[in-house]
Amino acid sequence: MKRFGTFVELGGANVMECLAGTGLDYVILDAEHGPFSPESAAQMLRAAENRSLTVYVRISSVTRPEVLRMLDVGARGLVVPCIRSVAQVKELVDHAKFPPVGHRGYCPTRTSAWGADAWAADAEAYMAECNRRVSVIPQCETQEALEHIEEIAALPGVDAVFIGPCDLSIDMGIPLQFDNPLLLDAVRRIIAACHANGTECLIFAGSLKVAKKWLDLGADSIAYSLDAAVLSAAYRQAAADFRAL
Ligand code: 3PY
Ligand code: MG
Repeated sequence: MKRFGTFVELGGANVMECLAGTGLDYVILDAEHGPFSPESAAQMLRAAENRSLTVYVRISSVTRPEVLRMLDVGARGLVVPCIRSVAQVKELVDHAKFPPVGHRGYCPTRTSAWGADAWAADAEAYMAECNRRVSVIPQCETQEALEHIEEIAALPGVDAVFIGPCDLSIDMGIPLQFDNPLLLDAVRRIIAACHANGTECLIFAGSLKVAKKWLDLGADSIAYSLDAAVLSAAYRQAAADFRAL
């Protein structure tokens, strides 16, 4: 089934509780553009887990501390923006996955109930389970990443690729032109690279009209809009409807 998610920019445990049970398959807590630390992310993760909502975190760069801290507070995946090279993705996988895939640093944090979960008792089982539950999701939103997308999508440890059509179109010199044939070709190429490797392809859409376009091209999942945009659009509409009563 095609998965449906959204970005969380507003943050807070209450927002996670509101979004859980709405039919969303996942949310992406945005620590690239949003003001979130591992400490605030941990509180939101608790609220989300309590209501079985899957949370990925978009980190701001590929550094060992950023990767480890967001995974250790319990992120079920990392979306990683502005990738420009295959080497960067290899480094990301190396930080995020335990052997035999990478070299993630070991510490039984809240992911395993501070080591209390049964699967955490055995080191091999712990590492295998952490590798299974964490999705590594590099973004394709630069021309450099596009040029190497076949290699990136095939890397061991890459679980999915996320297309950022806004930044990709800007980088291609056709800003936010979602109907431009050059962008459509790029999106087709990324989706094909993912599917050649059995890798899920996620993409952002600011509207359901654009979402339909990406689904028709074969995208597996839509990250639809942002919590803040959906909230303010709903109030704008309600206020307009109220004035018309
Ligand atoms: C983009 O479209 O550039 C994104 O990163 C979506 O959030
Ligand atoms: Mg982007």
